[in-house]
Amino acid sequence: MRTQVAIIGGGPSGLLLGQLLHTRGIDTVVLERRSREHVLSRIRAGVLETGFAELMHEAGTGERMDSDGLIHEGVTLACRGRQLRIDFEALTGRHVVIYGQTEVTRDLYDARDKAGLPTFFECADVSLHDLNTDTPHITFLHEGRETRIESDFVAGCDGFHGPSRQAIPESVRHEFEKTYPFGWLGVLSETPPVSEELIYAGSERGFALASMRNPGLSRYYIQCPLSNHPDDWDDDEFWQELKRRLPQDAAETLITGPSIEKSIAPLRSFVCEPMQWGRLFLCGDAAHIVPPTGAKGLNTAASDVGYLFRALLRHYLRGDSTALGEYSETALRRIWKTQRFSWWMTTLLHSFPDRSEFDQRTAEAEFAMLQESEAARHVLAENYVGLPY
Ligand code: FAS
Ligand code: PHB
Repeated sequence: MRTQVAIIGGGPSGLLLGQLLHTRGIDTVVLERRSREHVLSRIRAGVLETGFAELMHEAGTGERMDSDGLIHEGVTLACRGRQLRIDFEALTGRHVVIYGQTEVTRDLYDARDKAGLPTFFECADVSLHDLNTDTPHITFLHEGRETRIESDFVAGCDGFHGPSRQAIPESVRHEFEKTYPFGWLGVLSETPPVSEELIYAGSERGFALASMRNPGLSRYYIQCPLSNHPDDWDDDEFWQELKRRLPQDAAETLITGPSIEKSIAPLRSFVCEPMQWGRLFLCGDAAHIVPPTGAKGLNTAASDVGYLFRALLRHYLRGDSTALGEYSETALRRIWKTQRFSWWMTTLLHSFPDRSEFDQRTAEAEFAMLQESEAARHVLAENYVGLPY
């Protein structure tokens, strides 16, 4: 089999890239390790930057997002009894869209099916070959058969644990990593959200986040020890701890209910440089990971896809491969800014077990700056709604 762009990974990065390329007549094949059902069972991101929404419109997959997504013009931050609202609209003239990653992925799969584009599910032993030649190819097992795909380019959209990043020689790769001494315990419940907008709360007991998917589906998180397992928390224990961490007015009005999903995500900051090697280009979690505090994971995957899509267009439609050669450098300029913001939000709002008193005081002073300085709130707002691509 031959295609123009072989895409490894059927998550949001791979699917969005495939759909964008399809709109311009460039053919792709998507290889996904798991089943479609498994991919669509994942509960992950919830906040879309306007840049992501614009790419979904350009891909022709923005209809349900427009009808079901919620426009949010601000967010509340609370810290040790104080709280403030960051007014995105007043500070930047922009907003974010609340629309779950699961629904984004569903829309992209539906569009791929409708266009009759090839997707291989439950692929095993995916291997990348001849990346430094003009004829790279991928081999994999599908339905027990050894299969080979030849392509002009390979997009590594296979997440943090996929094979693409490892296909860049270790002598070429430079990896940067920061781990955090805690995780996020997330709960999904069919209850009305406690607030119309998101609440990020940094309490003495630890971080909490009140989010949502729609007016009848809430998403909550609490910071928890890395040693925890979801089964360590029954629903009532989770709700009680969430109430202790949210601002009092929210805690008093919180409507609880049975969890329909409960999981723990570790927090990590990670970047791989470079993000390309020969005819291989990495997008999204394959190249970088952020703590979800700034809602940048999925959104930075989108900016990677936007850069790669435009670079491939220039190659195929104008015979100009300059942008392809500069992809990694271009993407990394924005990635490091989202890394900084995600680290900063995490440091501001979480309790660190071994934090010195000095660091605790400076974190509290950071929050005071936000309360007193419109310029400080502007910097937060322009990062949260999304830096320019
Ligand atoms: P993904 O990991 O989503 O997709 C990669 C795909 O490649 C997967 O479907 C995988 O099955 C497939 N794959 C892997 N190996 C393969 C192989 N060998 N062959 C073929 N396919 C292979 N971000 C936020 O902004 N907010 C959040 O709250 C948030 N919560 C998260 C919770 C968890 C548990 C995780 C892991 C991530 C979370 N993220 C969050 C980040 C997340 O949303 C990612 O940024 C987003 O999924 C990135 O999309 P992809 O780059 O497509 O990677
Ligand atoms: C979510 O709704 O899952 C969500 C929202 C904002 C974040 C992280 C997760 O920063």
